[in-house]
Amino acid sequence: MSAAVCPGSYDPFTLGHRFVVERTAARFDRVVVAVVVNPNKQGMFTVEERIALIERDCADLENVEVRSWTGLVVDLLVAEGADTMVKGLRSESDFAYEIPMAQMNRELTGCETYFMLTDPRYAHVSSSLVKEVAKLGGDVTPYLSEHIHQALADRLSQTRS
Ligand code: COD
Repeated sequence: MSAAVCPGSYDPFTLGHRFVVERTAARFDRVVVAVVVNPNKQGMFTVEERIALIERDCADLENVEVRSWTGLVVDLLVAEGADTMVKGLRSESDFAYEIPMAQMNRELTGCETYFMLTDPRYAHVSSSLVKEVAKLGGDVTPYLSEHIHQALADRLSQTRS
């Protein structure tokens, strides 16, 4: 049974992330979407909130599971019996950033990293840019599913009040 891990911060999960996960799910028997915990970084959404949002977003993808992870991502692959990590690529700079990690990860456990080119509609989309644009009142509906857009709007109105 083939299994892949799609790691990320997912704060929040965008349609660019969804594009990568959906296409990975079509190519592997099992996909684990891992919300990787960064203890030094306070997100807009808690890890539990991010997991719930992704689970709802991917409810139609039967072979996709969502979980949190702290530590080396390669250790999660070992724990899950997966030998492939899938990362989304938006640009050459993403690729340049990912190459040393992919090389290191292969040396650590022999895991492979596959790169999935994103859809041009999402090549400029990141969670941080979406949050910044939304905070300043811009329209981010093209980049988020409806319920994540609502969750972001709710969170921003809570932080304003
Ligand atoms: N379209 C397609 N893919 C996208 C898009 C988009 N619009 N936006 C982001 N992505 C990709 C990213 O390139 C990344 O592959 C993934 O989706 C997740 O993105 P983010 O922004 O949620 O997460 P990041 O970039 O903050 O990455 C967090 C990771 C946990 C993946 C990263 O820090 C990591 O790999 N950490 C590993 C910890 C570890 O094992 N360290 C040792 C490495 S050798």
